[in-house]
Amino acid sequence: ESLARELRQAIDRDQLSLVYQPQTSINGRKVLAVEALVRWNHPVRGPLSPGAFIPIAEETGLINDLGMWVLKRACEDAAKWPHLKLSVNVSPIQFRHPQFIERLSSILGMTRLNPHRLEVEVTESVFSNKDRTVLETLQKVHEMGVRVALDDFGAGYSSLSYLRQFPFDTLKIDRGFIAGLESSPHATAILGTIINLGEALGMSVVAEGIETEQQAAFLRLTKCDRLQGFYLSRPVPADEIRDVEHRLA
Ligand code: G
Ligand code: G
Ligand code: MN
Ligand code: NA
Repeated sequence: ESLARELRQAIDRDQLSLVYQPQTSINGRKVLAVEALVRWNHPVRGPLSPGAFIPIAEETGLINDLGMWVLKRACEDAAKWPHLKLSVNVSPIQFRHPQFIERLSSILGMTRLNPHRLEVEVTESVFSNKDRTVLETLQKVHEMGVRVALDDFGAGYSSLSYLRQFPFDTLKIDRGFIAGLESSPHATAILGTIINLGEALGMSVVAEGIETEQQAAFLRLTKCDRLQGFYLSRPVPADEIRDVEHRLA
């Protein structure tokens, strides 16, 4: 049986689940937001990470239904944390679906989530082809009051021109720059410069992949707005967010 067929069933049979990774204030003590991350509890293979099935979902178009399942579940869960923002990863393919806006509005209506609490994370690949519909739909999402984050910034063939092509609310700096902090003076200079750039453009800046106290300490000296990474918290099930908040406070 193909993984694609199994994935179709997984969406229908509730074999998918979400974990949430907290994003904290710069001092690491206050949780400000959570990023939803999908998991597949495969009946035979065990838990699968998104890297193992998101590409297949994108190739087969299943990403549309999977993505809507993720959005709906995450917006429902967000009612448990009225003080936190919610980040959800959205594939560029989803923005090409003619009903995306309609379905997103319907989920926000049903779950009564304030659109301002929701942030969609997109990678630079939203710019990869000349398809204007992706950016037009992203613009409509923005006009609904939903915030838009540029994820993994600096990981690919980044172009600063992307920052001119869309008014992103948030810049998520790829964890590669954080990982390079200890070993590379260049990584340190680039990281500091990206943070200043985001700040100058009025964006919230999130540093991802914080794994050590040293990395957190460096970022405390910058104008970065939020920290995310295993040092603060691993992704956890919805009902453990409260515990993480207490541990960090
Ligand atoms: O959780 P993990 O590190 O395994 O995630 C790997 C990748 O999968 C990350 O790039 C993340 O953005 C992506 N991902 C996680 N959840 C979702 C989701 O719900 N939708 C999409 N499109 N990508 C996701
Ligand atoms: O591409 P995206 O930023 O959406 O990927 C998020 C993924 O990064 C999550 O699946 C999460 O498991 C992973 N992640 C989160 N924090 C860390 C970290 O501190 N180190 C590493 N190596 N991965 C992390
Ligand atoms: Mn992300
Ligand atoms: Na990222």
